[in-house]
Amino acid sequence: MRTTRVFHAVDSHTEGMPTRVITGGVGTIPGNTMAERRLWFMENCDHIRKLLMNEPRGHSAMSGTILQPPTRDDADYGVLYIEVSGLLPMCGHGTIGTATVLVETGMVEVVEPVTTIRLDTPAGFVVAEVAVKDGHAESVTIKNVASYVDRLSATVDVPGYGEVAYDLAFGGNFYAIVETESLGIGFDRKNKDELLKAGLAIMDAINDTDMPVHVERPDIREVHHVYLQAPGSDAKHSRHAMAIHPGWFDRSPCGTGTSARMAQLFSKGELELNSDFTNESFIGSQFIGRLVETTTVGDKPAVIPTVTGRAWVTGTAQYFLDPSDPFPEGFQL
Ligand code: PYC
Repeated sequence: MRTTRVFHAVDSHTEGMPTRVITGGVGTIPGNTMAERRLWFMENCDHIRKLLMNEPRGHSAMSGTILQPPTRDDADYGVLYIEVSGLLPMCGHGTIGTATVLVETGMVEVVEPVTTIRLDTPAGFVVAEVAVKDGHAESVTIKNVASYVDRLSATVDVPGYGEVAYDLAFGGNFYAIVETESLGIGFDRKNKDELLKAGLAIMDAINDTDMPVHVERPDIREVHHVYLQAPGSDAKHSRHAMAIHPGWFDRSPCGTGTSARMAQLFSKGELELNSDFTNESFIGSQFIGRLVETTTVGDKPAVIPTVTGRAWVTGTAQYFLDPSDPFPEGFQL
């Protein structure tokens, strides 16, 4: 056995979606903030993300985090969010998975019934409250970054689909929210290929014609997620399939997508502060969201969401790179 690199990982899943938490092997990434580290990593270390996320070590819907020392005194850990699509500024299921791993491996001091973990993320400061019983992380509630609506009742001309109506909101990433009924595609897993094709065409059309850019953070831009909303969804319980660039569905109910959807519902006057909102994924798993405060982002009215979900540790691993491996960055099929 030969290797030029060793990456230590604790694998987990959050309501069905993997989070591979890299606990060692990367070193401290240069940068004064996690946002700077994200950009530095994208430019200089993307081969590490590809090695850890792509086949054969990962798969086409793989996701994870890299733990770092924090860049601010009030945080316990810094986090980078890696996945097959690139590096996200924030990821809800990834934060829930990471907080669960930190508790269950004893990488933070565990306090029952609630362990508070303060995370320094590229999108901002995120607090995870882990409900712990007998050493087991039962659920995690994250207090996410400020979320806001970028546009409501917009339309975009999508080749092959015509004029598509959508709302667009930010919840740590940008989300286009589209009703599947308006696309004429039945909300059913047997239609997954058709739904994914439509979602990818919609995000491309929006990015080509009116690409979103965060009002305060020019480093956060583009829409890579389309919330394909199921018929019958409302401000109490919403079902969806989350189509993600370059071509997969979130298995979890998507924490940043839940936040964006709640910001949309709030701005339409359909969801109040401190009301439970159930967001259901394409595989039927659920997060419970709540809006706990109002705020502003630049000149936009915004809300602070919390999202609660569960995660489970699935294993530990060391990932190697043999110098003769013909696929040092893995591959996608
Ligand atoms: O949970 O925020 C989330 C997320 C983003 C992409 C996949 N999951």
